[in-house]
Amino acid sequence: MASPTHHVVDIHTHMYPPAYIELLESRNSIPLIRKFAGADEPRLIILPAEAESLDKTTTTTPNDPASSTSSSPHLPGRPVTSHYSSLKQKLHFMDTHQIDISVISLANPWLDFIPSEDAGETAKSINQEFSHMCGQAPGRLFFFATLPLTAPPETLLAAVGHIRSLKYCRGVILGTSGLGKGLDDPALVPVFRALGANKLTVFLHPHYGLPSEVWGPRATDEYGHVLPLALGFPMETTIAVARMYLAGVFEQAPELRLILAHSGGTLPFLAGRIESCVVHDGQLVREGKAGPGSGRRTLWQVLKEQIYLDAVVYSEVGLKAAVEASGVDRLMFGTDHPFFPPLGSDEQGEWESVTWNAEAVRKALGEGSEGARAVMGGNAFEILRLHEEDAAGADAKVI
Ligand code: 5CU
Repeated sequence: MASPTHHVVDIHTHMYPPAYIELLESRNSIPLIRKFAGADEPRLIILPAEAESLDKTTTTTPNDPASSTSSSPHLPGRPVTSHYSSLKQKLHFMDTHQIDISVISLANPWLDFIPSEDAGETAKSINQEFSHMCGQAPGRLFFFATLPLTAPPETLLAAVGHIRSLKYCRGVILGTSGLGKGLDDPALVPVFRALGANKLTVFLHPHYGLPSEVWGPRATDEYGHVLPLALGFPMETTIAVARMYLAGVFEQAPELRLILAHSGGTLPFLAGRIESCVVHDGQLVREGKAGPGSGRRTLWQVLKEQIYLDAVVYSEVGLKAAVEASGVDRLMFGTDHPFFPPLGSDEQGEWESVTWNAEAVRKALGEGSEGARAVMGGNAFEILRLHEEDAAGADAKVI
């Protein structure tokens, strides 16, 4: 067997298990899955920025494709192929790209839309489904669980208790909305503390982007998904973490560990500017939150102490910035499968979206170098304890 430092580990790889697909198929508002006349596959419509194009597409019932008509040349969303829900397909994708281990997670928008009274049970069954999938390919699959954020606080904390008992679980995937007020909400601190105490790493992932007005009147018809995905997602992550930092969440939950999607959004590039704004802010200095004697950890320190970044940034330049910001020992390869499939070519073959990310690692750190091996898998292996069967194990903390 290859030594752990030679494993390739994908820590950013999603699935919508069959039960979640059924849930989306039963819905009439975003997020949903809907069939359209003339389209081979049903379509997944999840992003707030897709609401307008869905409205422009006249449809009748989701299950009556024959009576659906499209008044828009572009169907909203993306086709739901087997890549979204099939475990066999995930393993094929891994084999095609020489990925030894995947840490799978539910994709956005997770359980953000589930009514409060159902959220606890839904989370439990989805997490069990993930656990079961991992058990089908032991040693090759681990997962980040999902939290019932719309549930009452006691249900949410109980979910952390459930998650930590699941053998292949290594953390949770989390969006930026928190309990509805963002991740700087003081009500979330106990949850962050519980996750930290149980070594459950948070994989922070965007979904909501920025308000659609910022993309301008031409975006819906002319620019596809480019602006919300390329810019909205990274800005959302950047803003969420900046708010956590300013609120002191990292001090209040010192055991909390976050992996930031898409190499931290724009944080590696903007951390210096955020620092400068903090140091020059009269209010923060007056209130003793910044300036001499405040004992403040800089954002750069937090990046190197409590934050990891994925390597889903698609360029050598971005990857170098991420390495500089977090350290080569804190960066982890990812693919974002099943999103960004090759268009018009064989989805069973190599995906360019994957090779770009692997190539960025090679170019930035050197082919076969120690750093490249660490980013491609060695770091994830250690940080997420992929050598341990049961991560929480005997030292699980009572919440
Ligand atoms: O293409 C997309 O919409 C997405 C998405 O929704 N979530 C994600 O992680 N990547 C791409």
